[in-house]
Amino acid sequence: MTDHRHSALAYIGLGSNLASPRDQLARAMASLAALPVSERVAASSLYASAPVGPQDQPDFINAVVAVRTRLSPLALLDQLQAIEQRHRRVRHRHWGPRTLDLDLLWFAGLNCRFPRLTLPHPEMIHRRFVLEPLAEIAPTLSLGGELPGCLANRLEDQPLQRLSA
Ligand code: ROI
Repeated sequence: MTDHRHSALAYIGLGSNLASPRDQLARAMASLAALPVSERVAASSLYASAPVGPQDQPDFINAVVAVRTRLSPLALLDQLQAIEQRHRRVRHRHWGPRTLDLDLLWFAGLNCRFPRLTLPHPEMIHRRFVLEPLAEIAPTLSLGGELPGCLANRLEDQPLQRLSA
């Protein structure tokens, strides 16, 4: 896609802690690069993170991807959910382990609330596993007037390790 008119920048969070998480993220990265009328413009490193929420589950692998898209927010959400389904996402319980989680974090700076989607993602500013990878690819992004790196620094109690590529 080379026509950038009416396109929007969006950030997507990736997470997995089941069924070879690194492979899940590698496949998801490829799927995100192939989204219709979209272009993947950046991908963070992979990060290993201790589970936020219930602790009795494996550690997660997390990353963040930036895409430039001509899809609407809800059309992009549909695409993300289709990719999750293709990874045979199993959700055993709320906040439990999952094969692949794709969260639409931020879309063109919009603040909006649809029945299926709240933007920006309401939990992202509390999650180091989102903020650190986001700071890597979008260090100047304003989240309510704050930088992802500054928000991340306040969450040092959430163990996170950047993995070499
Ligand atoms: N914890 C970490 N570290 N990474 C995740 O992607 C993640 N996703 C979730 C919950 C269960 C809240 N915890 C997580 O959905």
